[in-house]
Amino acid sequence: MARKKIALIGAGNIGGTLAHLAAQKELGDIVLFDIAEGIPQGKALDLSQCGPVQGFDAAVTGTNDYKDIEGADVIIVTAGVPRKPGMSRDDLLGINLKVMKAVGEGIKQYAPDAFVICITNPLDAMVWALREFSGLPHNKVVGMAGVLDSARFSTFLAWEFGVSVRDVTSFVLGGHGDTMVPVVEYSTVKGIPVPDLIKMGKSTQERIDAIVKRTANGGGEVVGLLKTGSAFYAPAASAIAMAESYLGDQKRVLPCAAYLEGQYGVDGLYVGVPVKIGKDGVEEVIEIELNDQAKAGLQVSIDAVKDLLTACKGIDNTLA
Ligand code: A3D
Repeated sequence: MARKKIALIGAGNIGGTLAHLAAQKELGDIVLFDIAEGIPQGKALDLSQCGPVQGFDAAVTGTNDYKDIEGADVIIVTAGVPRKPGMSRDDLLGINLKVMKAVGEGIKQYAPDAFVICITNPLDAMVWALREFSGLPHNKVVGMAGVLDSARFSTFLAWEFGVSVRDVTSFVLGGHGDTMVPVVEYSTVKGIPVPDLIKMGKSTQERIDAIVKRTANGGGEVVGLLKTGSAFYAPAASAIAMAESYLGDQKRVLPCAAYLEGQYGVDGLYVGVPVKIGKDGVEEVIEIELNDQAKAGLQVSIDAVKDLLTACKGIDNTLA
């Protein structure tokens, strides 16, 4: 059987980490694309030389030519500019919209059958724009945010309860931004909902509220510490989990920015919701019952995404 082909558009911090993880897991042969000359080639050479030490045979190549992504099975997009301290995700809008146009056109020409995962911020707007520019079916273009946001929530909950992260399941909905909605009722330690754990005296409402707040600011906290860029290890690991679910037809239920057509009362927007990912891409959007507080939070998040799309349409009138 021919090996799968994984194309990574953007060979920066996340792109390089994605390439390393994909090679270690032998998800397929890897092509790193970037507009910066030498960066994808240099990283590809360095990563290839991990092969003998780590025992992987995946071929890793670097390129500045879209032609080399031809026939890719999975494409993960991190091309663009990351946040600097004091910069909001929305400040990135104008710069990264132009990048999505170039990337979308490249995908349309060379890999229209790929499953595309977008990571570039502001995520919910960029994944929508990338889908518009590429013309791929909506179920084949998805945004990575919820897996990362939930991983952050789960990490803080595991620390709070002093338990293994493997026993924590958590849930974050909505846009990837300060308006994301960590849903406490659906977050559990081995099936025990967090509100029950509070009743059991294992934590307090105040401490959980602080964790919810820390989760929503999870990206900003890392940016503030790094000062020269944003998080990249956990974002890369999160996108790889999504790619593996597609390539292996695992049908994992993962929170992703997915295109909604009526679900959650939303039409024509990408919003973070739980979806099933298998060989057909996004195979199902799972609609969960939300309490009034989560519903209100989700609405704020949806409105923020709508504002971003209006701004995108104002910048590029081919999107209007
Ligand atoms: P960085 O290390 O700067 O890498 C970005 C790469 O994109 C650089 O190598 C650039 O040369 C390259 N690039 C710029 N323009 C183009 C273009 N037109 N075509 C191809 N490549 C181009 O950033 P990073 O890897 O740390 O982050 C990448 C993106 O992910 C940023 O937009 C971040 O804001 C975003 N991000 C999103 C999340 C989410 O959870 C959604 C988390 C962390 C970062």
